[in-house]
Amino acid sequence: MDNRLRPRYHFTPPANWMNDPNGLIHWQGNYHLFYQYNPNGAFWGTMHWGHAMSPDLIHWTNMPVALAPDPDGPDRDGCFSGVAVNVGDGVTLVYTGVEGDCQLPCLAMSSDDDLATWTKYEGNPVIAAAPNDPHTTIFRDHSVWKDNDAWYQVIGSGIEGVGGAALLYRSPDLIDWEYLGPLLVENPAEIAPEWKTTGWECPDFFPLGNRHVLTLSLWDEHPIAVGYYAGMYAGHRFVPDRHGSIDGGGSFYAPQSFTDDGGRRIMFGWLREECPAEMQLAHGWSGAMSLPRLLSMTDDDHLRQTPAPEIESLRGKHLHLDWQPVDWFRHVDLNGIRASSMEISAEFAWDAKALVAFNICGAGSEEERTNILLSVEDNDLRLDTTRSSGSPGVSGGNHGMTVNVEPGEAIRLRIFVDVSIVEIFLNDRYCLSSRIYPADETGMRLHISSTVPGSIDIWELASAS
Ligand code: DQQ
Repeated sequence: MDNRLRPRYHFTPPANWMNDPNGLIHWQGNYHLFYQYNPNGAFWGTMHWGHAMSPDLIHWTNMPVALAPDPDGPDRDGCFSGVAVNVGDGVTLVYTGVEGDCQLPCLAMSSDDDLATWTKYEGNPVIAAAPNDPHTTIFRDHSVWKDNDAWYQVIGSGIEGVGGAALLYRSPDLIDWEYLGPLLVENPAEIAPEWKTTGWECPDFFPLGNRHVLTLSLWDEHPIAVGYYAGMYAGHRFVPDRHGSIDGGGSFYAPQSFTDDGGRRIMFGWLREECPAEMQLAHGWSGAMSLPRLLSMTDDDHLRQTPAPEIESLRGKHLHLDWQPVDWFRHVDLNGIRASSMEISAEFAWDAKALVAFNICGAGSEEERTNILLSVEDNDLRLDTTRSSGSPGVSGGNHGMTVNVEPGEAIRLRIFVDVSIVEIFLNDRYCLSSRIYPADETGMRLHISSTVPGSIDIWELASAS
């Protein structure tokens, strides 16, 4: 196993392949993170459910594999994504069982304090087939909740020739399900053209503030982006009145959220690797989780994402800078802080032409560099990883998103660098997460430039493992 590029405080699998977060639940005082897992190597295949448990969302204990395909069962070709629901005296998983071309909802139950052992429901699958009129493309991944005495679930799907769809079902007992029709179907006229899909994966539907939110992983035979709709939900109808991107960095996918015992809505997403398959095999592990993000609504009812404050428990060595405007990059003496494991929290004054840039350089020469650039005038936040790595086959991307910092509003940036991850939050409204692969993380350095004055705090973050 080669751990040189393994993140220190973002969750990664002990070995092998990991993708989507699954079955997130706060149970008997512990947080549980299940995840799509291939125990056979650092490549996607034979999906199992890996499992980790944490008292604080940051320090995780690896647990035994929770679900494995049953050679004679309706999940014999994979236990795909799903959720965990509290059924009072235990927890039930609703996941996608894969058998050949067939992908159908299945259940598994546990009443352990630590959710270590699972029994699959013998009547799996609990829905016999996807609706066929009109013809659906995909039929997988689940969002499940209870409302009064009824259970509801939304399944990720697509309607042939139309686009993504989220299908709504109701059940008295999680076993017998009645199809209520689509909760929402893609309407290309209403959304950005880059959201044109053949299916919506991993739908997650939940109340937040005054609205309901539907987060979606947009699929067009490969992952495209992650988006959300917010709007009103009543009488089994969801009428969205706004939408947005969840993360524009190109790596974040398949997010899932849950509510903890304190009533916080917390989301994790999978941070996909962006290096060649051979490199992942050589590492012996693949995939990371985003930081836990707290979700809430902004004053204008868009999605707010804030790193869970628990991450601050890892803060160590600290540096404070009072920033005066410069129009060239200034090298920052980090005074011993390890740049490959840091949090930058900065606040700058608003200006119509403000330009703020952070530049994370590789060891030795400045050939390797990751550029973060905010232009208030151009309404553009950019995370350019095209030069982040000198390793063969790693091309990175010039990722950006349209942002709006209102006049008079401070520019608040939080940047988390974790060896091969950069995760950025701008004013808790805009997020960009990407993967970087520095040749030698020990010598990473920081350059900053800003045309507006500000205050910058930098912490080294300790390893969570
Ligand atoms: N990954 C799972 C599917 C889901 C996709 C399979 C999203 O259930 O649709 O590993 O990454």
